[in-house]
Amino acid sequence: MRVLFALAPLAFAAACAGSGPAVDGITLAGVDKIVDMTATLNFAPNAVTINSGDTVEFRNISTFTHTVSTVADTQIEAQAVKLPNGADPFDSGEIAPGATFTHTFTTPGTYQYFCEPHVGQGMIGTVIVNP
Ligand SMILES: [Cu+2]
Repeated sequence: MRVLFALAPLAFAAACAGSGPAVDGITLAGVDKIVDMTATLNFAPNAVTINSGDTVEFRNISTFTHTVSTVADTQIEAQAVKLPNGADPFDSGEIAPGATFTHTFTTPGTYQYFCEPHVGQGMIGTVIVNP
Protein backbone atom coordinates (compact mmCIF):
# COMPACT_ATOMS: atom_id res chain seq x y z
CA MET A 1 0.00 0.00 0.00
CA ARG A 2 2.80 2.36 0.87
CA VAL A 3 4.53 1.63 -2.45
CA LEU A 4 1.37 2.32 -4.47
CA PHE A 5 0.85 5.62 -2.70
CA ALA A 6 4.42 6.70 -3.39
CA LEU A 7 4.18 5.88 -7.12
CA ALA A 8 0.81 7.56 -7.76
CA PRO A 9 2.24 11.06 -8.44
CA LEU A 10 4.75 9.61 -10.92
CA ALA A 11 1.99 7.86 -12.84
CA PHE A 12 -0.01 11.08 -12.97
CA ALA A 13 2.94 13.10 -14.24
CA ALA A 14 3.71 10.49 -16.90
CA ALA A 15 0.10 10.49 -18.10
CA CYS A 16 0.22 14.25 -18.64
CA ALA A 17 3.68 14.44 -20.19
CA GLY A 18 3.95 16.41 -23.38
CA SER A 19 0.76 18.42 -23.01
CA GLY A 20 2.17 21.56 -21.40
CA PRO A 21 4.86 23.05 -19.18
CA ALA A 22 5.79 21.41 -15.90
CA VAL A 23 4.66 23.23 -12.77
CA ASP A 24 5.89 21.83 -9.51
CA GLY A 25 6.33 18.53 -11.32
CA ILE A 26 2.78 18.55 -12.69
CA THR A 27 1.88 19.37 -16.31
CA LEU A 28 -1.19 21.37 -17.23
CA ALA A 29 -3.12 20.34 -20.33
CA GLY A 30 -3.82 23.11 -22.82
CA VAL A 31 -1.38 25.60 -21.29
CA ASP A 32 1.79 26.50 -23.18
CA LYS A 33 3.30 29.08 -20.78
CA ILE A 34 2.70 30.15 -17.23
CA VAL A 35 3.16 33.67 -15.86
CA ASP A 36 2.90 34.25 -12.13
CA MET A 37 1.52 37.43 -10.56
CA THR A 38 3.61 37.98 -7.47
CA ALA A 39 3.50 39.61 -4.08
CA THR A 40 6.28 41.95 -5.22
CA LEU A 41 3.94 43.33 -7.93
CA ASN A 42 5.62 41.67 -10.88
CA PHE A 43 4.69 39.37 -13.71
CA ALA A 44 7.16 36.49 -13.58
CA PRO A 45 8.63 35.85 -16.03
CA ASN A 46 8.24 39.45 -17.12
CA ALA A 47 8.39 38.52 -20.81
CA VAL A 48 7.46 35.28 -22.55
CA THR A 49 7.74 34.20 -26.17
CA ILE A 50 5.10 31.86 -27.61
CA ASN A 51 3.75 30.75 -30.97
CA SER A 52 0.51 31.93 -32.53
CA GLY A 53 -2.37 29.95 -31.05
CA ASP A 54 -0.59 29.26 -27.76
CA THR A 55 -2.32 29.75 -24.43
CA VAL A 56 -0.77 31.55 -21.47
CA GLU A 57 -2.02 30.93 -17.95
CA PHE A 58 -1.59 33.81 -15.52
CA ARG A 59 -1.56 32.62 -11.91
CA ASN A 60 -2.09 34.91 -8.95
CA ILE A 61 0.31 33.45 -6.39
CA SER A 62 0.10 36.52 -4.13
CA THR A 63 -2.38 37.79 -1.55
CA PHE A 64 -3.21 40.83 -3.71
CA THR A 65 -5.83 41.17 -6.43
CA HIS A 66 -4.22 41.57 -9.85
CA THR A 67 -5.43 41.93 -13.44
CA VAL A 68 -4.08 41.16 -16.90
CA SER A 69 -5.27 44.09 -18.97
CA THR A 70 -4.80 45.66 -22.39
CA VAL A 71 -7.84 47.93 -22.17
CA ALA A 72 -6.62 51.35 -21.06
CA ASP A 73 -8.86 53.78 -19.19
CA THR A 74 -6.16 56.21 -18.08
CA GLN A 75 -3.11 57.86 -19.61
CA ILE A 76 -0.66 55.75 -17.59
CA GLU A 77 -2.49 52.60 -18.70
CA ALA A 78 -2.45 53.75 -22.34
CA GLN A 79 1.32 54.21 -22.10
CA ALA A 80 1.68 50.65 -20.75
CA VAL A 81 -0.27 48.95 -23.53
CA LYS A 82 1.05 47.62 -26.80
CA LEU A 83 -0.99 45.48 -29.19
CA PRO A 84 -0.12 44.11 -32.63
CA ASN A 85 -2.17 45.49 -35.52
CA GLY A 86 -5.47 43.63 -35.68
CA ALA A 87 -5.26 42.10 -32.20
CA ASP A 88 -8.33 42.38 -30.00
CA PRO A 89 -7.78 44.00 -26.60
CA PHE A 90 -8.51 41.78 -23.61
CA ASP A 91 -9.00 42.29 -19.90
CA SER A 92 -9.10 39.61 -17.22
CA GLY A 93 -11.06 41.62 -14.70
CA GLU A 94 -10.05 41.11 -11.07
CA ILE A 95 -8.05 37.93 -10.45
CA ALA A 96 -8.36 36.98 -6.79
CA PRO A 97 -5.46 35.49 -4.82
CA GLY A 98 -5.04 31.88 -5.89
CA ALA A 99 -7.11 32.33 -9.04
CA THR A 100 -5.95 32.07 -12.66
CA PHE A 101 -6.75 33.63 -16.03
CA THR A 102 -5.93 32.13 -19.41
CA HIS A 103 -5.67 33.86 -22.76
CA THR A 104 -4.97 32.39 -26.19
CA PHE A 105 -2.90 34.63 -28.47
CA THR A 106 -3.84 34.21 -32.13
CA THR A 107 -2.40 37.40 -33.67
CA PRO A 108 1.40 37.46 -33.98
CA GLY A 109 3.36 40.42 -32.64
CA THR A 110 4.33 42.05 -29.37
CA TYR A 111 1.79 42.53 -26.61
CA GLN A 112 2.42 44.68 -23.57
CA TYR A 113 -0.15 44.34 -20.80
CA PHE A 114 -0.53 45.78 -17.33
CA CYS A 115 -2.07 45.07 -13.93
CA GLU A 116 -4.73 47.67 -13.32
CA PRO A 117 -4.20 48.15 -9.55
CA HIS A 118 -0.39 48.15 -9.87
CA VAL A 119 0.43 49.75 -13.23
CA GLY A 120 1.65 52.80 -11.29
CA GLN A 121 4.21 50.54 -9.57
CA GLY A 122 5.37 49.28 -12.95
CA MET A 123 3.49 45.98 -13.00
CA ILE A 124 3.70 45.50 -16.77
CA GLY A 125 4.43 42.35 -18.78
CA THR A 126 5.22 41.37 -22.36
CA VAL A 127 4.11 38.50 -24.57
CA ILE A 128 5.87 38.04 -27.90
CA VAL A 129 3.84 35.90 -30.30
CA ASN A 130 5.71 34.31 -33.18
CA PRO A 131 3.74 33.49 -36.35
CU1 LIG B 1 -1.11 43.72 -9.65
